[in-house]
Amino acid sequence: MKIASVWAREILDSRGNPTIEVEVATENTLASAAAPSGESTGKHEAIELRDGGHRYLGKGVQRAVNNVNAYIAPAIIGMDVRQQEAVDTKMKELDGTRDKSRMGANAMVATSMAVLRAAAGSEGKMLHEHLGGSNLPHAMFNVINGGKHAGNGLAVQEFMIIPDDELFSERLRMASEIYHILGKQLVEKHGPAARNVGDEGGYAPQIGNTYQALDALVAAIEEAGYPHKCALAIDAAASSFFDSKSRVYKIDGKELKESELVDYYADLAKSYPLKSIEDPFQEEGFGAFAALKKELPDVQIVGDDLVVTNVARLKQAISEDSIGALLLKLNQIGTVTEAMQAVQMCRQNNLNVVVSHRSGETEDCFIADFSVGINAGQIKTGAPARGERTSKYNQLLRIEERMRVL
Ligand code: 2PG
Ligand code: MG
Repeated sequence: MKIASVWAREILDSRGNPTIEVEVATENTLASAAAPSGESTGKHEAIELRDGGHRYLGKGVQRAVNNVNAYIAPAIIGMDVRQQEAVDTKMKELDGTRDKSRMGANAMVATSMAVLRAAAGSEGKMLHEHLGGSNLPHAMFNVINGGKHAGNGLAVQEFMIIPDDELFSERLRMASEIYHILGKQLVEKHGPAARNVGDEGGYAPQIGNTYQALDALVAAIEEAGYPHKCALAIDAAASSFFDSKSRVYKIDGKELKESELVDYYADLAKSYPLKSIEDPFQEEGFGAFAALKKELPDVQIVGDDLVVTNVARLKQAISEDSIGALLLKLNQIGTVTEAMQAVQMCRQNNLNVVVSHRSGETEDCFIADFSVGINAGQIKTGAPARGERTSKYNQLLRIEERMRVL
């Protein structure tokens, strides 16, 4: 089935910033996809092309839109929509840079995702069916926001809960109940402003201590009645509280050296049912990640800014035994094909894959379908609230229901 047309436009993301949406049509289907956008971005991510200037305070994406309409579209129209790798290779050739800065990773990823969707649609399949996956992921629901995603004093960026049940729908229900009880308890303790939310829909209470936030999660889980069915996870996003000059981590009012931060996480893991820690150290700290992984063999150490969904960096993380899981973000690398190569490498090396949203999202639920399609096993896509987050969780509900009915 040939690609008949490709069209891009500028839309807004969940933070109110412009992003790019691409439509791909074949003779029998029309599919679209939108690029998300990070705030705590890794230094080694592929480049998101923005216009600069006055329009949208410099954040417009008209150049990326034009790159799709004027260059990418004519190059890929007529190609077989199921030849994902050929399409992605063609875009990479057009771009010709290492970091996708000419075409823009935002332009390329939205096109690449739309092509995959159109391929599924042209065969009358849902995306996960097209990819051949059937495993509903466990979600890490981000219920307290800190770091660059909130205006409070928490160094750690994301405080997440992982409810466990056989059914995804039950996991989502538990998360929702815990989320609402947490909101109520935070208001009781810190006043009504405590239930204001951060970029990913988690509460952003004015607290400044990691232990306090984790205590709040434990209390909410207890009142909800799930103390034995719900684990915890954090994304430290440690580059954001690392002082590169003095080489210390500023957390909880302290300045910790790398080895002290290892001890700090070890104490957290001893004190709470903490099952997963993402980006515990700054984004070049392959050795520090490895030291923590050794110290906490039962805790999943996840690489996000460290690896940026890039196989070259993933190779290094594997050779240094830095991580137990890859955080997979399509827009960090810019094409579905390269993201799939990273997944493949994880499979060959016994690493878990956590499919992830960005803090700037759209209503596009692509990653929900994708997480099932590649049998990722885990997903993180924010709080069980706010439309750009629930669009993914709701799609997982649909997929689960469809699997039960069909
Ligand atoms: C992260 C992400 C998503 P951002 O650090 O894992 O939660 O945040 O999109 O801002 O990079
Ligand atoms: Mg992260």
